Amino acid sequence: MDNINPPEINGSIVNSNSSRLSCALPLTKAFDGMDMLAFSPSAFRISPLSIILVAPSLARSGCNFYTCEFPPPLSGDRGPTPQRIMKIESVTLRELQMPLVHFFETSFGRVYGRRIILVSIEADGVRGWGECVAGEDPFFSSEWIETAWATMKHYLAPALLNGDLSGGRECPARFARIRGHNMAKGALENAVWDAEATLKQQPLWKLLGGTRREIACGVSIGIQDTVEQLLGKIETELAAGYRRIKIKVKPGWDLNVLEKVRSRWPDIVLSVDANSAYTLDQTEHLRKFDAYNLLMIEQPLWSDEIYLHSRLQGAIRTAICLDESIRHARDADFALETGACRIINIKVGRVGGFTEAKKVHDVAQQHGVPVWCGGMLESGIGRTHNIALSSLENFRLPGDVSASKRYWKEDIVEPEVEVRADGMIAIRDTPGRGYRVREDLIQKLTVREETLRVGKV
Ligand code: OSB
Ligand code: MG
Repeated sequence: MDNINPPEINGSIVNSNSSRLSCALPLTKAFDGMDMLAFSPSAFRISPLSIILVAPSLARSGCNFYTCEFPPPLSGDRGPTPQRIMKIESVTLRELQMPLVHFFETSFGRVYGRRIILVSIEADGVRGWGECVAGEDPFFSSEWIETAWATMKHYLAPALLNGDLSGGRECPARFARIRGHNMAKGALENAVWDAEATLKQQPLWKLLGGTRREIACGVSIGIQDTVEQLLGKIETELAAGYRRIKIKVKPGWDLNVLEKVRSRWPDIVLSVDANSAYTLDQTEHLRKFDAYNLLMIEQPLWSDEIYLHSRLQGAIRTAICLDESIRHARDADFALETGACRIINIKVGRVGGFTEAKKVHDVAQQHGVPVWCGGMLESGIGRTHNIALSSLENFRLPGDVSASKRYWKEDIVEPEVEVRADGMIAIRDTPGRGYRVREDLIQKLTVREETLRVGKV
């Protein structure tokens, strides 16, 4: 390691070895080419009491950084910001009924409308919103709206209403005793992140650690009554600019459909989602998908299986993407270690909230595997949360994050989510989720509502 003089700062050097270089790297990259002395030390603060300084020129050639501890701030000094504590005064659960513009059919059935649970929390004078992505039935996952409502009411909301909370990050620890129920947990945790971003006057995407200023969008097209109808839909979505078409498949609606789609559009970015419609016995059949140059085949086998996907991945060329099978970061790690997939779909509800979603993202990134953001036919609340999550660096493939108008006559956020003609969504810079909530419309669509408060649960 080169020897350089530590920069002049009002603090003491507690560590100047290279063993923590990896931890300094993101900063090096972010400030590469800039003179670090031009920045105030607070620009490099990584925790309230310590900073890492990196000399870019030296970091490029080898490694040189300093961890410094600050003396307590003098009065009048801005000093390190104390950790903000939130107090959650109430949690409100609402069920909304929203008809879909067009039915959506997967291998497990068709839905014409959604029953959506929204969660709002009151904390220090701000309101945070979350959406529970559980379905109307226990078909995609064992969790469904009635289990989610009951679990939030009896277990999760009471865990949040009890004492101070530092922010969204702390929710998984609060919920740790409750096994499963990820979608219910995610709805509440994300409402906390949403409130936290507003309290900190920071865009939610920034608070989550995002860097992207625009995100690439794809569409998920359900099973239709006829192949002609499907082709018509693909044509519409391509004309709208979407960058990836995903079609739902199941036995009887797969190779025959792919043949027609590919002969009409030989070059579009195309993928399929089976939602667990096949078994390992059908490997020979699944191998035939290789002929269609697919970006991926999503969740071909059982929703609770990872290992058998690794057997299938070894037998086919098309990249497998796991959706249902990935419930948390350990699943992602196991899947990537065993070669069960080459792409991961992250649904924030499926993994239990932003904190775990970030962990799955990081695990995939460490394995050099791209992720993309899945959708669950969300209203504007869940949709805008998906946009914020998609701003993280390793969301390298177009997500199922598409425009409000593909699903709803009227969405409950303002402005509605719009996709540009180039198939991108621009990330907004406003604090919080960046889209206003239309509380009047929410009230109109609400069919049941319950508020839980401290001491009254
Ligand atoms: O597997 O991605 C899935 C919807 C319901 C249940 C499962 C899935 C889906 C979607 C919807 O594909 C994608 C979207 O929200 O546009
Ligand atoms: Mg899927």
